[in-house]
Amino acid sequence: MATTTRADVATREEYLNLHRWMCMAKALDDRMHILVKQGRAPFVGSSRGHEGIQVASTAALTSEDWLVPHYRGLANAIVRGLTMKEWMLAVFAKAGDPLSAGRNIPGGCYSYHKLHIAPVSQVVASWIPKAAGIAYAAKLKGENTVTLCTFGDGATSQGEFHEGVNFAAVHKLAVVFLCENNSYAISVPIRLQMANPNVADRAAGYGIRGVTIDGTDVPASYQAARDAVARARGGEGPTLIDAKIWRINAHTSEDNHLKYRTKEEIGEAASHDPITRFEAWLVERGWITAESAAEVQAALDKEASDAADWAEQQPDPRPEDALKNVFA
Ligand SMILES: Cc1ncc(C[n+]2csc(CCOP(=O)(O)OP(=O)(O)O)c2C)c(N)n1
Repeated sequence: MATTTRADVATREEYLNLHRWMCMAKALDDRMHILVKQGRAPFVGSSRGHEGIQVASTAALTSEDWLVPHYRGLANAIVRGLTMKEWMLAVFAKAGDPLSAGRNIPGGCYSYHKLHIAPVSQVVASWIPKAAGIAYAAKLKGENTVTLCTFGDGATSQGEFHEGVNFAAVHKLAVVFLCENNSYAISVPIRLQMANPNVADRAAGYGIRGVTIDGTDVPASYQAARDAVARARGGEGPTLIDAKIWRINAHTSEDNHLKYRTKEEIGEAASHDPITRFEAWLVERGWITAESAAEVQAALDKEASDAADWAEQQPDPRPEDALKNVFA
């Protein structure tokens, strides 16, 4: 497994940006859990535990590149430029919600063309062939853009995974396929999904490059993502990255993971928090202190809370707009 503690992969400023984006995602995630408990928001599909690989992979893209994320990709969207207020407009299903104009569950189904975020779907793996299609279109148009497609381990058990990766491999498309491998598909553990838990091993079957990384190691993840993006842009075709991570929360706020995970396992997952690990790495380099990290998080927690209070007061969608942008 590729791991690194190298600091020269990026600058101090870039690493501090990655840290801030992770803390932003955590602030929104934590606030959403509070809002759900208060009965003010409907639902959270938590990205806790996924933030490191999400920010590292998305930061490897340019603004012209395309992101095709799964429904757990809050930190991906933040790196593309999604603001806290915009996210909260979606949470409260307000008219000004730029993600789905108040039509969908928060983070579940949306798109944001301005930020080059292609439609996110709840239909597991359905977006993988679409990512190959976006990359194929870019190739036909002579654009030098890269498409980053993210999904969970469960998605790799679907036929669309095979179809999308195989098509991209045959046409040597500029795609990075990134499995955020949290070893669960809701309650189904990875041992009941696949006899070989190393998703990247399947790359050989498609004739593409496969890489296994520790997705809780931010510098290693950033390096792996930048390598894969550079290869894709350089015409070397797709890479399949298997990023091993831990799902810290339940599958969603509708799920009780104590029914299929022990308390010990949940505690173990929490001990693999990529934010804690990255902060220790930054502290070691003297780039932050434990106190300054806590201040960053506290300020973002307040910003998330203020964004929620603001969004809740914004206008609801108008009934006469219900069919707007519905084509059939
Ligand atoms: C085609 C399809 N089958 C089943 C579901 C129900 N479902 C929603 S999320 C999920 C688990 C997906 O797990 P994984 O791909 O590992 O991603 P994770 O949620 O763990 O990040 C399932 C089975 C669905 N949404 N779509």
